[in-house]
Amino acid sequence: MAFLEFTRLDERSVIEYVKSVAALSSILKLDDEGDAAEKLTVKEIGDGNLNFVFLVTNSVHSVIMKQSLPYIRCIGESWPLTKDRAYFEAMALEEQGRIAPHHVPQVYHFDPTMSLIAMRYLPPPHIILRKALIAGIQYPLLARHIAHFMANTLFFTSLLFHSTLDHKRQVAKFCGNAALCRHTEQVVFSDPYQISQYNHWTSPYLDPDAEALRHDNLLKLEIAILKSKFSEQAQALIHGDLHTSSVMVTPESTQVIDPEFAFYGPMGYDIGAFLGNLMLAFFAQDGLVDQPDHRKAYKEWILETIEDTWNLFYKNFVALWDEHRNGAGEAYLPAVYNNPEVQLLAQKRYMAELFHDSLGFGAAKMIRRIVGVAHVEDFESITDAAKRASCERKALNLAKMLLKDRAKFEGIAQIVSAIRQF
Ligand code: ADP
Ligand code: SR1
Ligand code: MG
Ligand code: MG
Repeated sequence: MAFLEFTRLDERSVIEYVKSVAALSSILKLDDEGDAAEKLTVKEIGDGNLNFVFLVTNSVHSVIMKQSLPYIRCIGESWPLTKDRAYFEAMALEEQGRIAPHHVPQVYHFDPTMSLIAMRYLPPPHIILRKALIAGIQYPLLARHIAHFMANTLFFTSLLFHSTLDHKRQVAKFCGNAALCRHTEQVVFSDPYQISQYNHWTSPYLDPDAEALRHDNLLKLEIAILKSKFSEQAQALIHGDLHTSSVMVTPESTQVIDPEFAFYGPMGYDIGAFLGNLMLAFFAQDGLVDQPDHRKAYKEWILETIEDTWNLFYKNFVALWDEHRNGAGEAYLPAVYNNPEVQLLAQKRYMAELFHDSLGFGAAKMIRRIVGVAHVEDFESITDAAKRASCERKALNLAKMLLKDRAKFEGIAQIVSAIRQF
């Protein structure tokens, strides 16, 4: 089979496909002597919302083959979504892989006709961070690694590093991912605040809470500000879906996968996604065990990770800024920002705005996971509905407060104190 036009792959045709691509045959040593070609096995392991993921293995090596179909996997063909998202995912993986090679799986092959990416398999003990958080496993290097990933990918794709011309050229490369942005605009910034056929929540417990969102004028004013920022601000190349299921971990390794929503958007959307999902994990803990005390130490570790992630991100980002102050970046021209006082003021203002953006976007991401279309396993695996609703309500109330009052917070330690109060 030549695969000259788009074909939906299954476990059988994936093998034919792999054999037809020289780069993949070479990685799996299919042309060598022996039985490498005969011993190929394929398993569909996709557990995400959108795409199909095949693990192809033989005695030599393993390869991940991720295919996008023209609809949303977890909903079905009734919700179309362009399969071109695979193109933007491949471009983002390449770009993020250049900037943060230790934290992104290598792309082996991309086929635009088939909307198919072949990439490095992240073998066990790599697991999806969300599953690790549900299981109560600590990762001492997580904050350091993710802070490094975010600081580097965001700084090196921003106007702090690019000239304005270069920046516009880069922005243009990802402009075509508009359908994925539009999807986010709907499910994060609109649907939770209106009646939508897709919304659901732990009913009847959260019925009043969901209704209250639709009547909360202050909240609706704040979400509008964030929606505009998301749609208008081409600040940096963001991952666009950096929740805890887009991170795979071992004690030594942190890998960021699944950047199909990548585009030039506000940096705070990535930082907020990660921190907001850690907050969801925090509030789920009491529902995941019989005795709340059983996860006391683990909850403390999540809070530490929230605090360390922001603080290390801040430190890394500002260090990159200082290092490249006299480079090509045109946000703060050295000739204009020519004394230490104004440079410090510029950094403080930039980082304060980024902090408040991150809190706002993080809160919006928390809300959509409780009343919107796609929920998170952290809460969904709490089988007792009353218990689940009680955990979700705490997260929802924190998120509403953060969304409305984010400008009042001056540092991440205050956020951790606020989380403890809910
Ligand atoms: P989706 O876009 O549908 O969310 P993901 O890229 O998140 O798809 O992949 C779905 C699942 O496939 C992940 O949760 C993970 O279990 C597995 N997976 C994806 N990429 C890799 C990889 N490079 N190595 C190992 N497993 C992977
Ligand atoms: C139907 S919404 C599916 C969600 O899953 C992806 O990971 C994105 O977050 C998207 O909004
Ligand atoms: Mg995913
Ligand atoms: Mg995805």
